Amino acid sequence: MGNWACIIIDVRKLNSFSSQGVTYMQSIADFIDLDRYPLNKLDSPSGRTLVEDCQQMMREHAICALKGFLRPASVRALSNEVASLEDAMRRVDFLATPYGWLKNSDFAEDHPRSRLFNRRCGVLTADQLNPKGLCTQLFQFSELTEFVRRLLGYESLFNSACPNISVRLNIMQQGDEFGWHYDTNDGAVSLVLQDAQEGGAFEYAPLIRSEEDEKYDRVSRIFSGRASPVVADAPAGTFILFMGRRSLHRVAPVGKTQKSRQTLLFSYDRKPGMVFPEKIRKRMLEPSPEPFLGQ
Ligand SMILES: O=C(O)CCC(=O)C(=O)O
Ligand SMILES: [Fe+2]
Repeated sequence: MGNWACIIIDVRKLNSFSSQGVTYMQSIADFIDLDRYPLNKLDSPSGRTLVEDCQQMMREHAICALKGFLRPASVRALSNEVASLEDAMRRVDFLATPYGWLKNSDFAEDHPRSRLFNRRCGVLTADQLNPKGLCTQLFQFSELTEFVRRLLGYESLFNSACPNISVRLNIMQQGDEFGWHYDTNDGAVSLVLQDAQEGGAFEYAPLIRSEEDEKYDRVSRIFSGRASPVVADAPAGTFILFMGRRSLHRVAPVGKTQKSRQTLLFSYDRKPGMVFPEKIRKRMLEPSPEPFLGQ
């Protein structure tokens, strides 16, 4: 009953409508604060300034975090949609190498390439979402894809066509964590829908590695706590674009909390039709406790 009451209040504020338990919004303005972040007019002076400021954040800090990107009412409606699907989520719980794209045997025990970290969280994937629901609607706004394309400075950018991992939700409860790792591509987009009451911070070491130099010494210092990562200031409603292929990162363990930490993750590619490799999809669709040791 409580959730229903919330949804109805949201619906009125949002100029949207609800049918069979699904909230429909009408335009990008219902989701995103276009006064602060004019995605609908990127060629205007304020649009150009926004893109330039974001590009500078990416260059200097490997992250572009835009607080208040999602309007408060849309954060609540998105988060309610996720809560209504939580029963269907898959639980992932395995140990994983930070270096998933490499073969990691034959390294000394204390070498970063031998380290394994917990990946323990709930996951919902595109195939489990309502195709007309809010999470999917938000992914499909061409203005958002165009904004991300401009920030990355790519000639072209397309929404991933992966039936599973194009849209993904990480849902983390007390005791969950998403250990240290690199992403296999740069330019991951995440939207923070709900914070945990304790823990669950997004932590990262900006641009620590390059294709030429893995900087294992610095990575070891982060792993052992001798060096501190940067902690993202990203409350619910924040848009994050992150250079995760070069920047070591994790979601720190979630502490005592009544509510889950929820993030909505969107995937893009320079070419149309991108589908994630079978191995990666299987990891999420058929969770197993087998450690992930890399290629
Ligand atoms: O949930 C998040 O904030 C990000 C998790 C992450 O790093 C990933 O899914 O690769
Ligand atoms: Fe990541």
